[in-house]
Amino acid sequence: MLLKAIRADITTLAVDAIVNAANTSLLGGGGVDGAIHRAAGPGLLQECREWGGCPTGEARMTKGYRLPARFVIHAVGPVWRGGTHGEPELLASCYRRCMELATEHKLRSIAFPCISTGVYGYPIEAAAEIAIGTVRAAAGGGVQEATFCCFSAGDLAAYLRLLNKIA
Ligand code: AR6
Repeated sequence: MLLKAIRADITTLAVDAIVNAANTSLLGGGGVDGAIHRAAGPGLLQECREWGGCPTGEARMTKGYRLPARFVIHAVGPVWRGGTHGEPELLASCYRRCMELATEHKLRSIAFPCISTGVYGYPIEAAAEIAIGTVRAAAGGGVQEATFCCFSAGDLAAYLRLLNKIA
């Protein structure tokens, strides 16, 4: 499996699935969630409503509607509360569930935003380490390419540092 980090708007990526950093309502919000709903159009919200929410650490898949991506996997990351409230386990669970869903649906490419590191306040370095480690551990399930889609230059630098260290 190829792991890469890029700086981009995730709504522009033509991969099998993009991951959304959602909240437990799955009814949209700000940040990447807002951008994905705006770009996908109203069909996405309608399908999200049918799920009736999603617990933290879990993920739900919908179609991509007007996005270039075929599917959206909505993952709910933890709110950072100092790191001793199960945040690392919950964040890892998000990435693992996304990879499991992608594998179940025979998807070959997936792109992740930096889940929990915006409004939810998770420190980027710690989050990136979990993201890379968890996705790498899911290799062999059929996903050929996983992209870490960073929005800022600083986030991308953190990912590149870690990817180069492990490689
Ligand atoms: N493409 C890629 N990354 C983006 C984009 C984009 N178009 N827009 C923002 N980011 P956040 P969270 C980055 O706050 O911390 C929402 O209201 C952003 O710079 O979107 O998991 C939800 O509804 C940051 O690096 O998600 C929840 O209530 C990363 O995406 C809550 O925010 C995640 O930041 C979730 O908070």
